[in-house]
Amino acid sequence: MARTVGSIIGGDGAPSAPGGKLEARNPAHLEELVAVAELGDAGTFVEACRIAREAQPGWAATPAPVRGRVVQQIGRIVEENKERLARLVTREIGKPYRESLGEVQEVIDTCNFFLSEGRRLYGQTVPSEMPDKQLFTFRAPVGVAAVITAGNFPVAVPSWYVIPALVCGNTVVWKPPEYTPSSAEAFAQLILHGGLPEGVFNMVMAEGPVAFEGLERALDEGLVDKVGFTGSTDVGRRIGELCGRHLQSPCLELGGKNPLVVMPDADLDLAVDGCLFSGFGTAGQRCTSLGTVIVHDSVHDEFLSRFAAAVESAAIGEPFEDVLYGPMISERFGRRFEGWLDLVQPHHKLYGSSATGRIGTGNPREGFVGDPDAGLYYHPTIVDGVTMEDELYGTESFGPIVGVASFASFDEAMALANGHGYGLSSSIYTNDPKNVFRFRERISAGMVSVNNSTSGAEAHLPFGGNGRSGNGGRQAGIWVLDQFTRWQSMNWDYSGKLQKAQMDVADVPADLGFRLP
Ligand code: UN1
Repeated sequence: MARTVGSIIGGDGAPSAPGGKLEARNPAHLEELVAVAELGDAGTFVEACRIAREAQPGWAATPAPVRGRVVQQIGRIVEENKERLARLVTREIGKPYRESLGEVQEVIDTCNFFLSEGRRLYGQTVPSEMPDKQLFTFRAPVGVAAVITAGNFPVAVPSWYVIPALVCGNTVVWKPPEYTPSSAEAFAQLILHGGLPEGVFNMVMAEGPVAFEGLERALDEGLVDKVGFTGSTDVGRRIGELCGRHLQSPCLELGGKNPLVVMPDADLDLAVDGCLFSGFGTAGQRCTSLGTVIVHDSVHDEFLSRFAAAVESAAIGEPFEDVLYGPMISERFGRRFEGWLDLVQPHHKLYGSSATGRIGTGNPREGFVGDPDAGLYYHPTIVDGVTMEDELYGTESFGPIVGVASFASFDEAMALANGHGYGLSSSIYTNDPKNVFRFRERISAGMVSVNNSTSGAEAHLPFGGNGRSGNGGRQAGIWVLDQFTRWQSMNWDYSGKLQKAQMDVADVPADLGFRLP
């Protein structure tokens, strides 16, 4: 049964749908309506920020270990509902069920990490340059955090923002993607049942441009102190500009064109496994998905024939079955992907079955699992002969397409790995430690895998990118605390007199004229 879901502000459902309604369909079975979203408008967003602003001082005054306890309860409730939530994610965006279970596990892992952070949130005691004086640092919450996330990870990625933001004493307004309303609503309900006071966590169901307008107004009215955004580089740039006007630095997690270098000494079968998962897992719809395989000339042909054979025989189809990937997230994702397929040029060579585009009875795929005509399925595409001049080389192509480029020298490999200007994830396959460390030093990406896929980061290592992939902010683990707290320093002089820094400091009577015989 399709549910009707809408914004949740101050713990209550927002009454109407001023932004209209939107149907979310199961991309594996388009005839199945999963949910109807009642959308808010810019005013709904501003109202949510106002409620979050009101709730913030009370939440900040709640002892951090108690906030951590709430996060623990959220983690428990999510764990109790793991299969239900994962099923919803699979029905709504077509992510293979095993991956959806992994995605929900990522939420649980995030809660498990941050529940104890409520008992840490350490500051430092720092020695003073003067007697009878102590220096300290404290982490202070930032205030109201507005979080805007994408649909490829409808619950894990928002948890990377929401959970640390909450434990640090911030209140949150979350705008999920409007095309994943039922996963979003379910996730919001699980969060709210963890024991949060009213108004501490709010969700606004709205379309992107509408939310942008709401964010602009909320920033103008001083209702937002921190923005977290995961999505495209173009939108990230606009959010960065907007926040810059208010002297704010958002946490931006943007696109990627993630390179994977195969050195001549690599274990080729291992590299094929890595490329298969990072190129085609989640139908290539991760920001960490493989963009271009960069293969040494001496192993290029052998690698490519093994890679093509693996892609050829991979199971694609019904996401509740054991498949490499299922449908695209929604029609919008399918249409955009078709546009990127146009970047394949006559000088490129297609590998594998060489069928491209939408899978269906008229354009079949051998061994397809289920009914291809029922959903939004696309052929996997391997494009050989990619060069730095190609538009495909520098364009994030969110979908099941992998480029292949070749190189003769390590310098060439590095130029190819960095030249697109993104810098999110990267990988090298080699058994030579010299290659590993040279690659690590010279790659511009924020994340480096060695003999492992570009995707699939663990939930407690810093996650984020550079260049076109972000503004250097990092999520996850202790590193994200710097996004959701501000350092406050305190000095306390108990000498009973005014001691001036730099001026009233005891001198050291050294004899600088001393020379060794
Ligand atoms: C994303 O696609 O926005 O490392 C995040 C990974 C996942 C997260 C991807 N844990 O691939």
